[in-house]
Amino acid sequence: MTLIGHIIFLLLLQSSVLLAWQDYKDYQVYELTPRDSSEESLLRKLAREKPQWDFLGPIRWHNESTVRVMLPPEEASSLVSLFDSHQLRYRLLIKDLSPLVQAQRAENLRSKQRLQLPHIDVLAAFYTHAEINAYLDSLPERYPKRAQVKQFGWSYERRPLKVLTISNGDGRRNKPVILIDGTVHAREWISPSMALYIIQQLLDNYEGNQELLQDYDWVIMPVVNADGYEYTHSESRYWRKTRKPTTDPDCVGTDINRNFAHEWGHDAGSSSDPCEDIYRGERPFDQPESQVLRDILLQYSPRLKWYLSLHSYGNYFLLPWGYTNNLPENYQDMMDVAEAGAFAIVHSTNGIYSYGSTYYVLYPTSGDTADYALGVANATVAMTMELPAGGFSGFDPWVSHIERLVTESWVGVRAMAAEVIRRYPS
Ligand code: 0X9
Ligand code: ZN
Repeated sequence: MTLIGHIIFLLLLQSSVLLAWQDYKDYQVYELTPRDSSEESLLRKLAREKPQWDFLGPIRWHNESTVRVMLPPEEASSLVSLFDSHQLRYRLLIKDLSPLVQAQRAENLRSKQRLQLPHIDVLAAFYTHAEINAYLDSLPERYPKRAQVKQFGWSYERRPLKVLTISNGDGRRNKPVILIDGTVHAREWISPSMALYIIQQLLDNYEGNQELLQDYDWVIMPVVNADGYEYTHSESRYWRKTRKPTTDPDCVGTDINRNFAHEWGHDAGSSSDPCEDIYRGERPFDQPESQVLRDILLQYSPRLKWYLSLHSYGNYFLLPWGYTNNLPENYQDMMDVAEAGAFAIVHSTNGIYSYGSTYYVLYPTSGDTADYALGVANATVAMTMELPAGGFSGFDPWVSHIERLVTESWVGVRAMAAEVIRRYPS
């Protein structure tokens, strides 16, 4: 290519990058506070009827619970008139999301200017799927006896989906397993950071955490929803689902956490509408990313003592079941593990976690990964951890807050791992 050709190419590339990035100009964020259970039901009904309104968390009425909702500019007046007519309590938190989204994007890109792959500093930035893979791939060389990377398959857009196994290198085979995944939901950026922090604790801080690897192996998949996660970096910061087209040409993506085959398809906890954020897919496991996570769960099933899925946000340890208000047989054992995590966190930072069955503590979910891990893959303890909120939507902590969030969460994960190991010795 000529010099001019190069320049034109670079300009085109840059403008396409700029054009592709959704800047959330004039998007608004409201905070809603239901006053009683009828307002709670009304809000849930609105959430179902208005897929263009992005409810950023669970709608609950207990303890002055609030929920944020994000809207494109053309929806704002309809929200206000609907809420006024029903006399719902609401307030405008953010009038224009774009400067905030841009500031965060700039902060993250700036933080990565000195990035020297495959080395990454978890506390210094949020990393892309490709950067995380480069880092994972470098670990077996640095820790030949203790780290192994395996690719289990591909995402819909053909990104390699990788899993790291960590052991203490003593050569003992078939130890019980703690299996952790992250980034089932694309926009929950603290989740991959937490998975990476756990990896660094177990590998780089082996001295401090030896007892967690004495009789157990750890299997960690930092990014399940690779395409969705990439999309939140390159195009649309608040994307949740996968990127596979659906039966509706206008709506892309399925919620991996509604796509698993244990009690899949209940309307109370998932949606058949491809435009909704909790769309369950046409069939269980019709998403390649769900198939990969299923295969990992089944491969480790005979040794699976603790399955932990890292999400955000809300400070919850969520236990099965999501699909029914019945409790699983070993519910109390799982509660004891969750309690160990909650106590450890309260003691260390005063952070407060709620814990219990998803159905009661949060809302019904059907086809989620934790229900499958318990119901089909026979995990002894299956849990979803909703890490703390950050930033202005809850999903978007500032880079400067990563350290506080992951170090606090590690206190909980470490305490729960120790409890699992103590209760279920090999
Ligand atoms: O709704 C979800 O998929 C999870 N919450 S999130 O805000 N991260 O989207 C909760 C799923 C919890 N399910 C089980 N623990 N069974
Ligand atoms: Zn989530």
